[in-house]
Amino acid sequence: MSNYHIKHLEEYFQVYRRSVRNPENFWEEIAEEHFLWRKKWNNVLEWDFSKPEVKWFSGAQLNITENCIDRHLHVRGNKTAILFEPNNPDEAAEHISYLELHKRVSKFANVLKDKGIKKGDRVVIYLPMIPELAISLLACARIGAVHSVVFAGFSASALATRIQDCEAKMVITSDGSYRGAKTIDLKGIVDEALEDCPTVEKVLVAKRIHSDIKLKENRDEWLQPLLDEAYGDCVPEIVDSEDPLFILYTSGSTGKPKGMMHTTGGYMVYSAYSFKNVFQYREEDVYWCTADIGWITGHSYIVYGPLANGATTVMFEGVPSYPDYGRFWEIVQKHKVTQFYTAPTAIRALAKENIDFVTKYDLSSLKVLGTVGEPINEEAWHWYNDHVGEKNCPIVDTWWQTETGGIMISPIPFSTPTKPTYATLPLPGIQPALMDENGKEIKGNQVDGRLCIKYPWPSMARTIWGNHQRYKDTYFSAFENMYFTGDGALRDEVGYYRITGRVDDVIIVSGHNLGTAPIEDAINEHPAVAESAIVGFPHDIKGNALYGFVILKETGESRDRNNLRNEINQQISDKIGPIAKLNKIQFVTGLPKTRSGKIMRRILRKIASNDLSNLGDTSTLLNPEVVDQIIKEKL
Ligand code: 6R9
Repeated sequence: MSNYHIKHLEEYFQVYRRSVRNPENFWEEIAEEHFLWRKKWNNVLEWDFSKPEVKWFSGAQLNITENCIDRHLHVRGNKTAILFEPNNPDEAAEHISYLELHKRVSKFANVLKDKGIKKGDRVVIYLPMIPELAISLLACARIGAVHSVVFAGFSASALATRIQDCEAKMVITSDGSYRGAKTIDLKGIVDEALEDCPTVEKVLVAKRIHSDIKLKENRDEWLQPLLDEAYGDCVPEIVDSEDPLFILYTSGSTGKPKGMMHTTGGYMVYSAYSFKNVFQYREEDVYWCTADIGWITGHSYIVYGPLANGATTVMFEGVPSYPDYGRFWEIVQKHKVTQFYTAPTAIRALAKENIDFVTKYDLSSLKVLGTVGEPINEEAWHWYNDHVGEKNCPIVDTWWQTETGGIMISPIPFSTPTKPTYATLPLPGIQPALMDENGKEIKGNQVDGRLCIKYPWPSMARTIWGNHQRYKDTYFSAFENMYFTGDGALRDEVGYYRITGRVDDVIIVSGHNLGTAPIEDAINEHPAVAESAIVGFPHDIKGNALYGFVILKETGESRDRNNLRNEINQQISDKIGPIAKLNKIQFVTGLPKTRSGKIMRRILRKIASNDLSNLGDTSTLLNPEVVDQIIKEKL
């Protein structure tokens, strides 16, 4: 019998030891006992980090939607699979049972087929958090098409880059979206993006806000009439374990986003196993993750992980502040939510508001609280623990990445004693290592270093779409025979991990990973700008905010500074999205550079955070004098 469900600390240690001693054996038992395969694998694992190449369950065949839907129909057909809570609290929530989900996914899959989508084709999904979003992912998976969800807060140009990169044949969108009191014209953004996307043949449009939009002839069609006509059953396409399931883009340190490619069998096994254990999910629970499906958290822990376990998963369309700051807690009370998973940035924002917004609701249904996306500070952790969990719910601080596909380091609630700001211990099968700058592993406890993973796990990304060399350079070149996460971490006296933050050029703002390079590119396109550098600085609510150092061209010198600031932020909004706007913009005459011409962000970061005590060695700079000047003129 496999240890699919860990129930106490001793069991965790025992399972962990076994998972490390013989990983193949460990994952094989879990895969065999808890999932539906059409054909068994030839090998559990084949791997070589020097290439890098990783294959899990190769030779096996399956369809992930059979695992997420069909196999539940006999046992829990009438159970709610997706519980949709609309933006407007006066609009009724929608309970979609497993039987209904089966029908809606089948219909959608038949529409995709009818519109010419075949196994392996890429479909970009640009939808708000409405049921069609989850259903469209599953419909793609039903027919073996590769979905690539683009967060519906991204700009036309960001959307276009992603569509072009994966050469999508179809885009699925909606007329618009609700976000609190606002509506957003999604279709307009898609139209603009598609001006430069020749591979897209069809656009399917879901109706959500009933706005007056134009459909382009021979390209755009309303989705609903097609669904109404479609047949309610669709034979699943059987795919290989290593066939791609989805591509999800994440920011990198150079301009172009990285299309992380995830495959089917291993991703399914790991997202399901980690969901079950990290949330201690039980049959009668109502689980809610507040992320957007546009991020990896939504893929693994709103859609695939929960549904593979036959869970009830809540999908919330709105924002935590609408109609007021009590909305999250009102929903917890209304649907008797048992597991609640959110981001530190949301916790900090809510903790700033009047506590009555929390206390007026009955939160006694809650059993487990989770956080993800960035380090959680001690204050926010305690607020979450005291006021939401009422000191009664373990907090799982889950560390992982788009690239890892599933949660890697996290307490197992009711087993692992929690410790504020610590993600604690690796899940079974995960082998972390801390490395020093010379590439040596730092053993023992009470040490810190760069966080790497030594051994493959089933849900790791297999490549960057269309650029395997970049995959190798980014993740497998810094340290020999290791996956490098880009994060720094420390290991305390009992072996608990605490993630200290990125060691590369990615800044996390309100839980969103923003690469410095694409933002700088957007700023530099402004006609008055010569050069720029951005860094993060601590911010009460967002975790980090962005500080831009901008050098103007001579022609820009005479311009009004505040107008320029507005124009630069507008430019960023258009190119990337409003989340990447700068909080502060300082105009400077030079940027500190190394002799090889690389901007020393380390120094700018210290200046932006007002940490001037130890700027480190500036003598190696090409232009040390600019540092004093930047400090003198700091905002
Ligand atoms: C799932 C997700 C990945 C980066 C990661 C790290 C940061 C995520 C964290 C955390 C501290 C946690 N991060 N969880 N840092 N504690 N519990 O967020 O994926 O968007 O790819 O971001 O987020 O820096 O490397 P993704």
